[in-house]
Amino acid sequence: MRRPEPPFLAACRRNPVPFTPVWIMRQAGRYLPEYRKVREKVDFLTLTKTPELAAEVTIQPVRRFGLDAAILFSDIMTPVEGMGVDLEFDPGPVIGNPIRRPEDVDRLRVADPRETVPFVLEAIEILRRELPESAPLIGFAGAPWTLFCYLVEGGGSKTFIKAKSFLFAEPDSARVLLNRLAEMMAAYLRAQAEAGVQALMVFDSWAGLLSPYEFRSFALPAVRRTFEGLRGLDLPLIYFPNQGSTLLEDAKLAGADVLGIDWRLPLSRARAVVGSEVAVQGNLDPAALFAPRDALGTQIRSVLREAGPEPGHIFNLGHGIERTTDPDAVAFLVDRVHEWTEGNGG
Ligand code: 1CP
Repeated sequence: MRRPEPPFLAACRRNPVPFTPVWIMRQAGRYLPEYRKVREKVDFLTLTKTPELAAEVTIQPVRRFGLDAAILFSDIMTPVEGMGVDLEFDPGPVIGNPIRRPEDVDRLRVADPRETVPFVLEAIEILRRELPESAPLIGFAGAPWTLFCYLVEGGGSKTFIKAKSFLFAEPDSARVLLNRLAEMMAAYLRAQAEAGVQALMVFDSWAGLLSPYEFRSFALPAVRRTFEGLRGLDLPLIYFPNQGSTLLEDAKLAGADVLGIDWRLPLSRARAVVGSEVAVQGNLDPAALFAPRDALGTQIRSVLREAGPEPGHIFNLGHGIERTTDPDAVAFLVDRVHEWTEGNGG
């Protein structure tokens, strides 16, 4: 007899599920004492480059909470180092040689991930041996536009003025850079799939900085190119355009099977825009985890009600978990989602 599909993969494909699957963006990290213990010994970059340790911190939240998916412990910037980028973390990415002129774009090469990030592929192989079947492994990459933001700006920012003004001042060079990142990320995601991940997610954390016009003319063609480069792989593709409420009609055209929805837009409204051919993932406000249990419960029920009875909902936060979150609130969340949706079938 064929084993039933794990609920996370079934929901990505909009198949019926025994309960709503749940995982959490940034589920491995500083809010977990067991993660902090590993980080006392190694810095972040070393952690991402040591397969046994990266695998260990990936498994930690799955072990503690019984989550329905694992996400590889790495960073969206990991694969750009091999393209010729000087990268450090403090605690976010810091770029030693930001891209400021069209000539700088030529420096970046599309590399073979097997040569530049073998440690990522090795971590995936370890994880596939060690993870329970109930927790499929998600591989991921940054969307071309979000990587562009860090590479041009030189690090994190609230407004990414340098990155955005590069779009307006040098649209042709911007497109060359976006296309190069799109190709590199397609190769990177494909290599992760070949190493054994069971779903792929593309994080477009800074999509919401763009108007629908700029999104359509710069970010969307690039992310489509990444997804087109994954054709023929039989695994679900997830796209998360953060702060993308005004971009969803376009985001749907990216070519993913699942759209991640941030906490600003109720899921019923997201579903009304994106239709029933894609699944949705989200979207509890990460701040709800700081509320007393009864108020948190109300917020969880509200997300479930908004998602509705149709298949194709993966429960998640509407953005990454905050680092001061109480792990017991996460345990409560996971248990209530399972308990309250058991037997719903949808
Ligand atoms: O331990 C530490 O001090 C480092 C903090 C940290 C961690 C735990 C960084 C630096 N990255 C990560 C891991 C990480 N990053 C994961 C792990 C897997 C998991 O979810 O458990 C993932 C998926 C990411 C992806 C990532 N990195 C994104 C996209 C997701 C999102 O939250 O929008 C982004 C924007 C980054 C950049 C980044 N890396 C690290 C930080 C602090 C940041 C944000 C920097 C900023 O813009 O201010």
